[in-house]
Amino acid sequence: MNERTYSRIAACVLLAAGAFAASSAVPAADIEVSDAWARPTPPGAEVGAAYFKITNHGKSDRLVSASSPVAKRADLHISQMEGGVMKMRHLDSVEVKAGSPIAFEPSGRHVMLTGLKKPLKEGESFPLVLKFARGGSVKVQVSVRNEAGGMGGHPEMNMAR
Ligand SMILES: [Cu+2]
Repeated sequence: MNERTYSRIAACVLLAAGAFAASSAVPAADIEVSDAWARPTPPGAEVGAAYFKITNHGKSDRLVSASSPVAKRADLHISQMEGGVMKMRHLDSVEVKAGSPIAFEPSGRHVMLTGLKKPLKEGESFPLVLKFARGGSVKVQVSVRNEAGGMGGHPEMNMAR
């Protein structure tokens, strides 16, 4: 086998691996979403919030929308202190610069899940799809766990309208 044949085979293997990755909807090559989690919600709760980290290994991108089968809506929000009160604002998109990871975390940016179809139960997980302007859709599993963080409590519940 000469070198050229070898590199052609290697390319085929890479292509096959890429096709497999795409079909199983693992994160797109450039965008890495890690540590996705959400707090459990009490029975009957309509809203929840999902958190994660985004690392961009490619060119600058924007997170433009989110969706999940567990909720009617999944919106990009940010919680901020305004006059001593935690308030939430809607974000049209979130810039994800190359090489500077950003965090979605309690008391900060989050994906707001509205119209929950059932409570988020500790120990379970659910899919969340994040759509990027360049990178396309990235599907992650969000694990539900009770974790302290930020201001504590559920500041995301106090929606400023
Ligand atoms: Cu919110």
